[in-house]
Amino acid sequence: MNSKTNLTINPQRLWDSLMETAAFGGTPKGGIKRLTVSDEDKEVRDWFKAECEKLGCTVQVDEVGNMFATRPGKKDILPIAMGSHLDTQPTGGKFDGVLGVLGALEALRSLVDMGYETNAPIMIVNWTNEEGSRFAPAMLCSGVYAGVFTADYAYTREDRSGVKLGDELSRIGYKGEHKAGAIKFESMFELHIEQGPILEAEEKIIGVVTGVQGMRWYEVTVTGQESHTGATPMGLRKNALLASARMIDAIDHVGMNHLPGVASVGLIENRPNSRNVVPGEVFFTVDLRHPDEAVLDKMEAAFRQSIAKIGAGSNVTFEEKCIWKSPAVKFAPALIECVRQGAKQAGYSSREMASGAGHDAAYIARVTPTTMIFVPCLGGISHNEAESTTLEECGAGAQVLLNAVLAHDASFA
Ligand code: HGY
Ligand code: MN
Ligand code: MN
Repeated sequence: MNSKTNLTINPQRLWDSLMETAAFGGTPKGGIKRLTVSDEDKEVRDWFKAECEKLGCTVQVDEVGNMFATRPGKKDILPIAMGSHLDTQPTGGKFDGVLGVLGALEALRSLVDMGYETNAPIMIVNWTNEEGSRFAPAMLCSGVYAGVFTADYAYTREDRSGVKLGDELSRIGYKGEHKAGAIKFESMFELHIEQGPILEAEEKIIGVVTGVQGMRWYEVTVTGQESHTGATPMGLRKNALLASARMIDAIDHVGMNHLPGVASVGLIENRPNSRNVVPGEVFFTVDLRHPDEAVLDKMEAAFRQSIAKIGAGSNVTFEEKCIWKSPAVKFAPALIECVRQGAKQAGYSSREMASGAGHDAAYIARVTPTTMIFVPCLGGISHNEAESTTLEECGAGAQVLLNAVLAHDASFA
């Protein structure tokens, strides 16, 4: 039993809900493919709405599909929110994002079970398009909520087959009537798997998250000339794929030369992608991250310098543009303290850390006090169908989430 409040969550019920919702977009390898505003996303949204309504919550949807489920408190003041996302990567796991939404649902289920009335209303939020995989950039609709992007900008984001996010939101019935940003809350806690190796390596259960590193995304299109692989002499080729390969290797060096920064190329399209045609055009994406914005500037300069040098020496032309910048962000010290106390109260080991991955909390922290709680994932692996954690670790995260929210709620007594 939880020592201070005797308000304990039910880890098995949380685990059962995680496994139940994993079926929405479940893959043969045991992962989840639940792309933003896909049919599978609609299925899990409908499930989530029904479960919140069973708890007596009102569920509101804003103009970019963000969902807000609110349980009233004793006082008519701004809610304390717990939020994350239900969309996944194409080869996503069972816990990225969904643990935060279902961990919040479990906290609310526990409060209802025990007839516990909080001072402030309690809200659960599902943010649209956190992943940014189908529609770039990431954290798009928490970004609209925070005023970083307009709703129209979000509506016009296209996936790689030219489908627009706005059309898909309408199609699945989640283009709500509330303006983004109009549904207010006074703080937000986000529970999430760490998606890295630190907690597991140090045998700690809880990550007391202090902020999120800076992130920048770029798109590069390299143009050469399609030609016959048999009849075109090596010296006369304009090989877009060869030039891109050299650029991708140089981008990896940018990461290696600015540790603990990271530099990655994740998406590449080679055209015409025919075994006997010298590639004429290649599109690829670049993801640069670092905790320090000044170093991120240096990484950006090094990236641009190296692709310009390679381009000039490879008989091709190229275009590059930065499509997204999310500056490094620090979370609210008072809420971080609630998480620290919540872990202690539940008897879990913890350590402070910044987040390598991006989260909706990074944008929400711009408009309201926000913080995060991490739990370990097996081998630090995420964005992978093998993503795994345990019932105990999920339960620990939800318990600390509840403890932290109640600790914060006590300030409204
Ligand atoms: O890219 C990220 O860090 C997040 O998983 N969307
Ligand atoms: Mn996530
Ligand atoms: Mn993710």
